[in-house]
Amino acid sequence: MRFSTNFKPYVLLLVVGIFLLLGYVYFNFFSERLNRDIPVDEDVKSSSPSKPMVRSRVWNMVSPEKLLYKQPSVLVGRTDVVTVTPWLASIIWEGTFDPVLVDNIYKPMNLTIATTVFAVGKYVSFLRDFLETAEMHFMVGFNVRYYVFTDRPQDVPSVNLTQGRHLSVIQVPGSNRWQEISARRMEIIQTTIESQIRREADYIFCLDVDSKFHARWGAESLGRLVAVIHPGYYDQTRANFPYERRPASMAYIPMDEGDYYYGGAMIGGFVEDVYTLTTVCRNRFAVDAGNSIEAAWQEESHLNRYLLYNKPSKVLSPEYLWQDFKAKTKEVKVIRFSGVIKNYAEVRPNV
Ligand code: UD2
Repeated sequence: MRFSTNFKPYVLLLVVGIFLLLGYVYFNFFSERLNRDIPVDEDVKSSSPSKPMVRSRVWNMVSPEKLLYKQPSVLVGRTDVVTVTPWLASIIWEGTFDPVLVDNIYKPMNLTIATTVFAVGKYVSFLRDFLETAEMHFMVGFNVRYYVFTDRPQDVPSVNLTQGRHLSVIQVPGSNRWQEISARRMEIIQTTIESQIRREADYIFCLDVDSKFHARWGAESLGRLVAVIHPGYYDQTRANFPYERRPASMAYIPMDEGDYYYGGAMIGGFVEDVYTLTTVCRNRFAVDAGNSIEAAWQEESHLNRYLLYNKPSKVLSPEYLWQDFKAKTKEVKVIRFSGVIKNYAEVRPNV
């Protein structure tokens, strides 16, 4: 077909006009998405199971105007401890953050924090203290959803929860090996994130039940991927860390590698980052099991291997994971969360 000579410029103008219109629509759509502060799941609601609803992961650090707090200094601060890792993640110690400022920044975000805790077999007896002290000190003023995994739902104590806090009990099988109970946590957390947590929470903390909160554990602990330094090894050299040292294991760490020794009693972060961590660790655990290997400290060994190559974006000092049998040391100004003294032979299904 041939166009008349008068028709050509008209078509050209039309084509240019269409491109300009498309460009305008495209620019407006994406710039609006980039500037949004509201959870992404409002945008991505989809019935497709292959496209999970994922909650937002980026919030601006907005401080209210006229908020009065102590002037921060670039010269004066904690000098007795290291407060930043070599990859520039903060290490959180008392005195490194202003709780009033932190709360005023994070509380308006209306975040929901998932908190998983396993109470299998006799460990159900630790639940009451764990929950009651969490209500006093853990993420106070935030929406918290506890997920209690147990084989004894009838023994879960009834604890008064403050407003905005919920508790779900999820039945899991018991076991006659504590190693299996401890290690299976990765798999169960992974599948529960898939089935519900990713729709219900922004951040997640996975905690040991045989513990109590003693002081504030707040929004200063939030980050993309959060790990805690084990209280037993923070003053040790890496050669003394109880990493898995057998090359045949998927949790293997060579003697000349390693940053810190992280405690298995706490994993935290954005739900999707913890999902990836639990998926990887669970799969590596299964490969080891297929080769008849159980890592030295079960899932804690796999966690340490994962975090060596996937650096945490925030590291909690041992203030956030102490052990009652351990005397307080001078650098630990506040014990926030601590494992209770337990009689292993009494509470575990095997020794
Ligand atoms: C250490 C770790 C723990 C885990 C374990 C290695 C710290 C302070 N603790 O703790 O997180 O890595 O070594 O396997 O870093 N559980 C039950 N029922 C049982 C046994 C365990 O529910 O019969 C659950 C419970 O939530 C408990 C957790 O598994 O808090 C860890 O088990 P543990 O407390 O016996 O392990 P422990 O104290 O040696």
